[in-house]
Amino acid sequence: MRHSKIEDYIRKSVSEKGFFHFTLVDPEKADASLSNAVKEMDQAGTDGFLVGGSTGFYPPEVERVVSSIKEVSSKPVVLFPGGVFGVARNADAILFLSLLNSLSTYFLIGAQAQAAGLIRRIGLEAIPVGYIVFGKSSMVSVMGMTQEIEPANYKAATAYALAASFMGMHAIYLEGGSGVPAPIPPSTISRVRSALPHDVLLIVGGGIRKGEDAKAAVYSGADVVVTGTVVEEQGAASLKEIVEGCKEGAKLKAARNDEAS
Ligand code: 1GP
Repeated sequence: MRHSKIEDYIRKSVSEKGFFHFTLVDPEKADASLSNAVKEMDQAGTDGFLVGGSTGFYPPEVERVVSSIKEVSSKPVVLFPGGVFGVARNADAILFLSLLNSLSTYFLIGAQAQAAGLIRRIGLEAIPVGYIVFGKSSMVSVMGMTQEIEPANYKAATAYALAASFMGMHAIYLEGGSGVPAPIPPSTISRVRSALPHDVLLIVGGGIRKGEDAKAAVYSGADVVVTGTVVEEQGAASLKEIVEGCKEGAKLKAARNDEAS
């Protein structure tokens, strides 16, 4: 697998400390308090920022949010686009997502074809990610016209994830949907993880609000944990608990792996 700078940076963090934590910033919800919130999130120990969402913004706003983050944090800022409108020049990389369980070819490959030339022209690092969206009521599942996969349906999730890894995706993103009441069950995460080749990164997000949720996700095999809503609901300081949970999950996972070997 050929990686580039930001992907290598994420992989290094995963191999050194057992996880990478991204904070999601939705440009639609970002306001004047963003700088202070980013400083707090940075101090709370998040490893990087994802910028994006499913609706409601245009590229200059994305660029403005990326700039505001970069003014106060030196951590990577990666785009998480809901469509071609999510591309911006000043980010460090973009999650180049294909929504694997979309019923629309637009979200599988259409938007990607529209954006590819632009991404090459502006020199943005594209990280190829197979995106699997669970449930049917989150904004992303509605906007992305997904075929519903129940969060407990590890068989369907594994089939998509494995297929995407055979197609060369560097990462699989298990998405519960931003703001959903409960995160993806640990049993689904661990089944998908155990089916995937070791070098495919597993990203997990959606509905993670407590340290215990983050701990369970990492222990079950998530390499990268994404949270967004928890900060909107409980403030930036809540991230400390999430990051601590990731650390505990990584410690337990390492101990389990040592025992097994
Ligand atoms: C959404 O997975 C992310 O794409 C984050 O979800 O907002 O529920 O943390 P939350």
